[in-house]
Amino acid sequence: MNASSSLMMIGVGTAGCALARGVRQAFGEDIRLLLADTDAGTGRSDGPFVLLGGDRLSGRGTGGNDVNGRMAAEDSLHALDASLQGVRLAVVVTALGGGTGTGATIEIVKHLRSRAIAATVFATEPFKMEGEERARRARGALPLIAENANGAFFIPLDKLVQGEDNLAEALQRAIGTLASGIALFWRLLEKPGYIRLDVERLLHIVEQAGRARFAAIEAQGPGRAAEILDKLARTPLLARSEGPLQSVLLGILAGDDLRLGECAKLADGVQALAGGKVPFTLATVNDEQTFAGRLCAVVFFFELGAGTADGDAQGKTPRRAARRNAKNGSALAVGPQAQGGRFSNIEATFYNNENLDVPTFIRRGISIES
Ligand SMILES: Nc1nc2c(ncn2[C@@H]2O[C@H](COP(=O)(O)OP(=O)(O)O)[C@@H](O)[C@H]2O)c(=O)[nH]1
Ligand SMILES: [Mg+2]
Repeated sequence: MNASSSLMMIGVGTAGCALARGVRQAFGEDIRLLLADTDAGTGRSDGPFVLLGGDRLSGRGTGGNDVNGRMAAEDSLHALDASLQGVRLAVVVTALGGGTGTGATIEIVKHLRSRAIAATVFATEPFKMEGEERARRARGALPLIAENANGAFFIPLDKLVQGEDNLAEALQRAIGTLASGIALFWRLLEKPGYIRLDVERLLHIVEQAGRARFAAIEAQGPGRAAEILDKLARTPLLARSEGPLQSVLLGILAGDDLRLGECAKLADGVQALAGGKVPFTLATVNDEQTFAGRLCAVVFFFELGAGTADGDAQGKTPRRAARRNAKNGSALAVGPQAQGGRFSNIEATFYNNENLDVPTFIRRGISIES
């Protein structure tokens, strides 16, 4: 186990933990990993596991209730802390739509931020056929996750599969596709290349990032760079949204036959896709053993999370983010709310007459003195 790495992956919820395991399998080497779920069954397979809300839910899951997921995570934040020693960047992988991935991720990302650990989130959104209730639950969590994250990738499962797949295959394929994309991201961070990306450099890139999109494409043969650009231009995963892009990151992973011309072509093409004039970072990994004859490109578009103009200590201004979400028509931006504060534009989540959007230490009357 890579216990000293400043980079950690945290899987949240049942499908989120399956996704995290898929990334480790695709990466093929040890990843500093933590799995967190309200369902004790998830901890029975390998990997360091934290049971969320054991006293509250007895290890039986949330029953699809995301408020239970939030409360369970709050109960167990101290147990997570024990594993976070030295972590600078947490990559949180989760699947929205159920109770744990949806609810607990919100609390975990907020907690990481309060500990000054950057959190980049990869979260799937449910298939359309799963129904409106799951879709609504997922939509409700998006702004709360995005405004506390350093880059939040929300990936609709429908965009990862072809329509004709049968359900079991579709689920498998979606997890597999996403896991291999995230594994390439991991490789970019953990493997040296001519143009190196490491955790500190990435932290700088995502410092002010909010929502983000990513796609990973691979090709072989003489026209491989052009083929990748063609596919990038057509993938629904990178389709532009309204928000301005804050930065673009291109990772190129290849064997020893990587040509300078291919790097230049991909870099130009990706910047053009981003609409030009956006801060651009290129990183490469040369690994003949893994990528002999192959060329992989991983492209990340980061939207601006929120400016620093309001002077928020960590460069994020949730209130502005909430306003922006309201403008973009995101879920939960339903106001009006009587009180001001960071969630003034967002419908509060109440449970047992407690407003979960109010920090725990205030709700529970705990005084924090330095
Ligand atoms: N790709 C894939 N997605 C799944 C699978 N099971 C559940 N999901 C997705 O994950 C979402 C959350 O489900 P689940 O992980 O069971 O809920 P949780 O444990 O309460 O977070 C669902 O709405 C689905 O979109 C699976 O086996 N494969
Ligand atoms: Mg579950």
